[in-house]
Amino acid sequence: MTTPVPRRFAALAGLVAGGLAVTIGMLVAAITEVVSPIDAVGSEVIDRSPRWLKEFAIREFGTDDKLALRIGIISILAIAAVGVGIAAARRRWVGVAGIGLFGLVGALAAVHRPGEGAGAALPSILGAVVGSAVLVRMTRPRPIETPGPSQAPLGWDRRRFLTTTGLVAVGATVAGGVARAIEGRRVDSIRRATRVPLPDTLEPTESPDIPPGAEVFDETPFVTPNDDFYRIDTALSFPSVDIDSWSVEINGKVDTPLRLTYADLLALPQVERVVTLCCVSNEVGGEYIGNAVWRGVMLRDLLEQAGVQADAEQVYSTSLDGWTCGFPVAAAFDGRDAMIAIGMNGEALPLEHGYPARLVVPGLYGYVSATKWLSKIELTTWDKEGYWVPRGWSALGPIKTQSRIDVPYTSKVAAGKQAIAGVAWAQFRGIEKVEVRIDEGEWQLATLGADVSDDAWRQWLLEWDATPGLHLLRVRATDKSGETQTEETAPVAPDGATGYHMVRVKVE
Ligand SMILES: Nc1nc2c(c(=O)[nH]1)N[C@H]1C(S)=C(S)[C@@H](COP(=O)(O)O)O[C@H]1N2
Ligand SMILES: [Mo]
Repeated sequence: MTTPVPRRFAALAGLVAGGLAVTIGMLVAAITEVVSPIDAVGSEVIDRSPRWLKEFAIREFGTDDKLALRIGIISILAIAAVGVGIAAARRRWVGVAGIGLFGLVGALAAVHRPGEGAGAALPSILGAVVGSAVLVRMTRPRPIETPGPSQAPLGWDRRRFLTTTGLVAVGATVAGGVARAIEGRRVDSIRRATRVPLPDTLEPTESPDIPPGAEVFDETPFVTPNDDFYRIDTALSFPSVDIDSWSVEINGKVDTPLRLTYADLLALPQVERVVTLCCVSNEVGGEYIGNAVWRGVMLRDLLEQAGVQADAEQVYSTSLDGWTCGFPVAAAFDGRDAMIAIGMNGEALPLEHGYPARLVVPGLYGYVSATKWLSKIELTTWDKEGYWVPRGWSALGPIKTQSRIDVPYTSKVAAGKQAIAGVAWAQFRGIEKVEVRIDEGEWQLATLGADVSDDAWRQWLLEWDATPGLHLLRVRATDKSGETQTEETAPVAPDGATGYHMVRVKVE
């Protein structure tokens, strides 16, 4: 006769066996250099999230949204593992089926990821096999104890159970730790490659001259340092880049498809341009915007070399991790300096920002244009849809004229001379003027920083004699086409937020 393992021990067994399954999966994935089951499931969740959920995640967690996703997945797995453990103590096949089901989900998610093959199923399979074997072993029913001092511990006893639990937990921790160390080494080795300085081959005329006058206040540097530049993408881990075998293809509706290696790009004539990049998910007054000096090869030169055919409508690009986006062919030829960028602020592109190469297209939001970890550029029609389009975002993403108040950055300031200052942008059109309104007063012209490029933001500043009390500050920009940004508020979806940035301050 036997009795089942007590519930709370069964729950614990589920938890550690599930943990071991996950970490074995991570370890096998790291060793065989395929996507880890957790990241594969996470990426599938990202890809399948409805627009409201993505907006919610960006709003609530900002750029920590991926951490929140990982914590969410692990919490769900932990709860499920506890349930499977308890059920397995009654019917052991449930343990195998339960862990097996999660393994199946992990395996299917992994092989479905772009760039992964059947081998990507292996980590999930091995994790599930080991995890369910451990669970079956741990939830083996114990023999009924007969009263009496001579009762020897037979199949199950608490101490032995807890020892096993401890060992499995240690095993899971070690497997997880080794997996993370291997992943860390992989990322470090790509990062080392990004630190190789770019050759000093730029013509002086092809480098921007940024006069000190571009900065009329300090709080927001005119050029955003790489480490402070916002990062937005769907990638849970960085795609592997072997710089010696990497190349970008230009194909589709072209006369002569091109394939360019990193060395080819470095050998081509390059330019540097100051371009402000911004995200369509940037709320009015938000932080998902940055200005950098991008170095690269002009896209129109490459497209001219390839010979774009008359029926091509869209420049559709794909990243190494399978993300896609597209913009009108016209935007490559209407005079804007679209480029394949390989450098950012004097360095090779950082891994976070798309090493080895990315697209930068002035005047278009990142989600339709700025493919990082670039792999392919296809000239095609609008039948193909970029990643965000079927997810409820507009197919066209021209950047809207906008302005932001950065100073004062505290809600209380002292009475007397104060600066009101910020940035304004209307990439490709350029900023003509910025006006500030204090309470219900007249719109006042702000002083503008030097006009470095129509593609870059402009700093602005207004001296203010602040009087005690509560004040409402508003800003609006007018671009060089004469268009003043609209006061009407619109949410970020489907094509970018609008409205005036307003700041309330208390002057004491
Ligand atoms: N491969 C890849 N490239 C991508 C994205 C992505 O998810 N994957 N996101 C785009 C979006 S939405 C934006 S706003 C910009 C952000 O670039 P950054 O992270 O360098 O600031 O990258 C674009 N390029
Ligand atoms: Mo974005």
